[in-house]
Amino acid sequence: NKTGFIFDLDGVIVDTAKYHYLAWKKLADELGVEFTEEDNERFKGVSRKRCLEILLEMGHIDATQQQIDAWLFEKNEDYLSYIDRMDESEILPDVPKVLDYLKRKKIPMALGSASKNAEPILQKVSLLSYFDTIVDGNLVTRAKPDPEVFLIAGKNLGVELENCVVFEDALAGIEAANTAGMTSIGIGDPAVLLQAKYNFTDFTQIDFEFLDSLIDR
Ligand code: B16
Ligand code: MG
Repeated sequence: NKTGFIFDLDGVIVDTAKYHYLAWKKLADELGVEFTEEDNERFKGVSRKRCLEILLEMGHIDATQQQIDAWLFEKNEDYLSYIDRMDESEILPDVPKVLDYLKRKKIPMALGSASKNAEPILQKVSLLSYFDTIVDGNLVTRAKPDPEVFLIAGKNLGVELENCVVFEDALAGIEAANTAGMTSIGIGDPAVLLQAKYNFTDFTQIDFEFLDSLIDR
């Protein structure tokens, strides 16, 4: 039975959350909304549009569609200015080790991210070629915890849903993977990712033996 691996982007492959934070913080300051790094936790894995909705709710701000579109554009332009400066040094520890190992074994791999900027980011850190399919915020209409992103990824890989393994750092992403009937692996704080089938603080904790146990089921 063929196994496929699906990787989330932000928080799993790279830490772009810090750039999202800086860009949201700048907009929040302009709007007079208090926004901390703790608030930013709620934005992880959540679509850009939904993030702005939450920010406006926090500030009790009513806005027209035109203002909303302008703020979304502004936030993204600011975010892209950080992305533009990214390189391989920003790949999270031991991610290439795992990607290389799975690639050598010819295991199908997908990216499953809420971000509309997934491709340029993967290009910046030179990891684009590892993935057989990129399923991102441009393709997906329903945000995590809806399983849509992972269902499309599994379909594109041609792998049965129960044979897909998902690496995720956000609770909504773990929920999405579980709902899709996939094996969920939490990357980050196990206390936050309680619903994951397996938990690791980062990829340095994952060895080849564990990966093999997921492949030969
Ligand atoms: P963009 P992931 C998510 O990426 C981020 O965690 C989330 O904070 C962000 O709002 C979302 O992408 C959309 O990103 O503005 O680039 O379209 O974790 O699903 O890889
Ligand atoms: Mg994430």
